[in-house]
Amino acid sequence: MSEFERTFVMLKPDAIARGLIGEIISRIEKKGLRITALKLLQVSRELAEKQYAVHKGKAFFEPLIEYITSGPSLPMIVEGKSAVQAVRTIIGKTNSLEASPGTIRGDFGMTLERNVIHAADSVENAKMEMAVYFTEEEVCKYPRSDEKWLYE
Ligand code: FUP
Repeated sequence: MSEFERTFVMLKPDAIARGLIGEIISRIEKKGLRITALKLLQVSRELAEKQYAVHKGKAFFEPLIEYITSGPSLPMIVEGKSAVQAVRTIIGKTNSLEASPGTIRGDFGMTLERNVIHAADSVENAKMEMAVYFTEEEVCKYPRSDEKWLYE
């Protein structure tokens, strides 16, 4: 049986501007994941460049940084068994146009460049991304009351 994991998730400026915070967080909660840290903030260029350091030098890097810093975002830490995979499954493919209906990007996005939400694609990247936005002291420790029903 897989172990509890932490992953990093961030609602991007388009999600906030379009009033989708509640809708998207609701899906994360209903899936069975627990949110243990969350903040609304205007991401600085420095933080955005750290978060997306792996894409530095690519053609889409500069437009991506401009988009991420263009309005408030909602970074969060999400926990659960196999949380990285669970969140990647519910957000859908990177390109919203190709993301399946029922996924967050599939239901709320139209393009690759404005795809509403970010989620770490590995435990290692989640650790790096969490450290960009949160300190360990900011992470709340608590169980969900339904965990005995979510897992065997
Ligand atoms: P994801 O892990 O699904 O967020 O996707 P990537 O790490 O591959 O890409 C990070 C972000 O860069 C995507 F959310 C959208 C953007 N992007 C582009 O704008 N153009 C591209 O060709 C690839 C990615």
